[in-house]
Amino acid sequence: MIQHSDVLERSLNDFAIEVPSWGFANTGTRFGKYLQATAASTLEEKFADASQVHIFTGKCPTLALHVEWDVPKGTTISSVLELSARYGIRPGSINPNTFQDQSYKHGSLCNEEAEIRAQALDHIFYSIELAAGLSSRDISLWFADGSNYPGMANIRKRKEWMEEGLRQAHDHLGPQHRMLIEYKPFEPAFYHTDIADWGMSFLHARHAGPQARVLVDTGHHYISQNIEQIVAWLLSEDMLGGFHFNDRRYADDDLTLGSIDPYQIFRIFAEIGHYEWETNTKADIAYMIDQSHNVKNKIEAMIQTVTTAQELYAKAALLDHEALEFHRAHQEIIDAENVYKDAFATDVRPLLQDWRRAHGLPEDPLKAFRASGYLKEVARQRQGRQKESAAYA
Ligand code: PSV
Ligand code: MN
Repeated sequence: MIQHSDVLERSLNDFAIEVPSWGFANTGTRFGKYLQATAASTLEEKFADASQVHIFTGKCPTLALHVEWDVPKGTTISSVLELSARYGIRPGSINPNTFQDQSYKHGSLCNEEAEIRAQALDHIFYSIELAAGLSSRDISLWFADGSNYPGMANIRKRKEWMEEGLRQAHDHLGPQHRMLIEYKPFEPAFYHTDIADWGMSFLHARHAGPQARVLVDTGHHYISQNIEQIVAWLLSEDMLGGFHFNDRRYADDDLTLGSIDPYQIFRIFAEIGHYEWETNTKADIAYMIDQSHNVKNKIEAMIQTVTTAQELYAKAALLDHEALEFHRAHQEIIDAENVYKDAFATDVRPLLQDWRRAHGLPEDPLKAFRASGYLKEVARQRQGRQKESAAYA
């Protein structure tokens, strides 16, 4: 009989999670920001904080960078690589920013004005070159493009502009790169968003070229949408590129993964696990966190997120796939459902502690981080020089 610990050893070893640079900076809501004395202001501080998450969880070796916030034009590649080497964290996905500049008020790649579309494309080209210099694989695209009132936009034309821009961006990729296309139904646009759902991302990715995939941000769906079905379809089409992890209660709330609906995340992992079991392949998926915490300490929240993701991933790894297929084939509905429920109900925390111990990691990463005194030290160092960093998240 296969031991739970063997299953977890195999699955958790392969489960790396990327943390976002913007998750360590002071970010806020539309109504204000609550500044934290320990928040990171510089790229160095973001690398330093990310390295803490990696040190205590062992599984977060990369940091997602947002170009305008972290590596605007003029930043030297060598300075970023130097920080990366100093803190033992590699640059992860590169996120172009085509929403912050005033010129993007009416969109970027979908803007009516060809000049602004060209400006946005140029920024994406720069981001791709940055990714090449930093040995990052993924260029992760999210567009705030959309409109606020009926009648104000030619939706069809904008779709074609986006298609054209993405195709040109894809032509710029190196063979080592992937282009991930994220969707979001609303915010900041409240009437229509140019890439509003997974189907739109999917079509754009298909048109853009073979290195484009869809990025699923778990917070970017309408309430009650079946996200695992989207995941299953994308897996079936070989178009699932990655995730932005977070949880939500109402909209894109940036709550901690699994804080509201852990079963949803489990079902997503179950879909991926079943695909991997059936095809005997490892799905090529980038697992990334996209959360900016206002009221929780940012590093602690990141550690909490990683351990929660590991717990839910581990539960899904315990699924009895043979039994599931057997019950499905015999229309044994309750038994099939119970395969899910049994795995979900398993307390994997002791197994995770064993796994951590075996890998020289602290059994309780949050407790160990708290005991390290890092927050106290950076609060002292960073006191009084808090800058507003990422303006929007
Ligand atoms: C937009 O809401 C988003 O999910 C995109 O991934 C951005 O890159 C990120 O949040 C930070 O604003
Ligand atoms: Mn996102």
